[in-house]
Amino acid sequence: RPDRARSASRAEFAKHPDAACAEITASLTAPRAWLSPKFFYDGLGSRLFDTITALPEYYPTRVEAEILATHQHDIARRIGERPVMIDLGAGNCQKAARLFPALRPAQYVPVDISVEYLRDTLEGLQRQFPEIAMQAVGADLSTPFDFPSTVGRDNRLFFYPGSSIGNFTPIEALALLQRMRAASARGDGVLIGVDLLKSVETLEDAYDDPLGVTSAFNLNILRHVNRLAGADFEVGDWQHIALFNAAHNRIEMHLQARRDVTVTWSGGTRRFLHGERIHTESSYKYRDEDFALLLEQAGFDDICVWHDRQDAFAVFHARG
Ligand code: AVI
Repeated sequence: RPDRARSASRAEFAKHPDAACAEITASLTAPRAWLSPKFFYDGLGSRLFDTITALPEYYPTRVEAEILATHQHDIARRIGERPVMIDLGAGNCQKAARLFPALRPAQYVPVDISVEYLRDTLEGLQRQFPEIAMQAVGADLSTPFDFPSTVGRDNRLFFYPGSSIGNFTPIEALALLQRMRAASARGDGVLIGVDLLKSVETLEDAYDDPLGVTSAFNLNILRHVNRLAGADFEVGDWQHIALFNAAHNRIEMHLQARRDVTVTWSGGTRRFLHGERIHTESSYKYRDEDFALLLEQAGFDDICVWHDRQDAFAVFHARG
């Protein structure tokens, strides 16, 4: 089962094809064409992402796991007794599960757009950890959290690993942190994985690996869009580009036309000239102080951060 359990076939696009098509039309006809990175994650896209996390060049997953393993007891001490662990990057729940022995949560609440998918995953996990109450919750991170009353209110911990917060702009990331703060009481916490600024070479290698897995992941969005919007993208017409945008501290992924192409889909058509790009993802990289500022602006304080030995990645804990 892919770690990145966001397979779009089970997501909201499958249920609302007209909305997905309208969204694709708006983004492809914008002056600078773009596609939402949520369309990466069909069945194959989720598997390709899973493969990315195993690449030597893609350090975030490996390094974050190392930080969490090394500092799990410090983290647990800060969090305190029997938290209600709300996992916003749930996927197959493995990152959270690795912390269970140290954190000993009273309740584990994985959040995903598809609650059906989480229920399957939870069955196995519940057998492994019968002492933890588990409840899957379906929620979209872009709207305020509205948890059922069965989700405990004492010592909530929002867990958001994997640098997923980096796929939001800083303004969107702040809004998401504010939604976490609004759903927590004084003293509740967040535990968030954040990728750090580093050399352009290391960053670009992580998003343009020599085996071409990230290229396949990026190009696969076109096949998914073909299915969602009845589009006629030819994958061979496009080239994967990953570049660091120093003005915005972000890696950008684009698809660049290899020749002049006309693309048609059920909501419209567009001619792309040779070299023209479709922006598919931004992955923001932070300095400690910049992310700490976002946490403070969202109403969190008592911030603590752990790094790996190379200062490649950071795990933040902060209290509301
Ligand atoms: C899911 N997200 C945190 C990944 C990232 O690093 O921004 C997605 C990814 N895109 C290309 N490689 C990995």
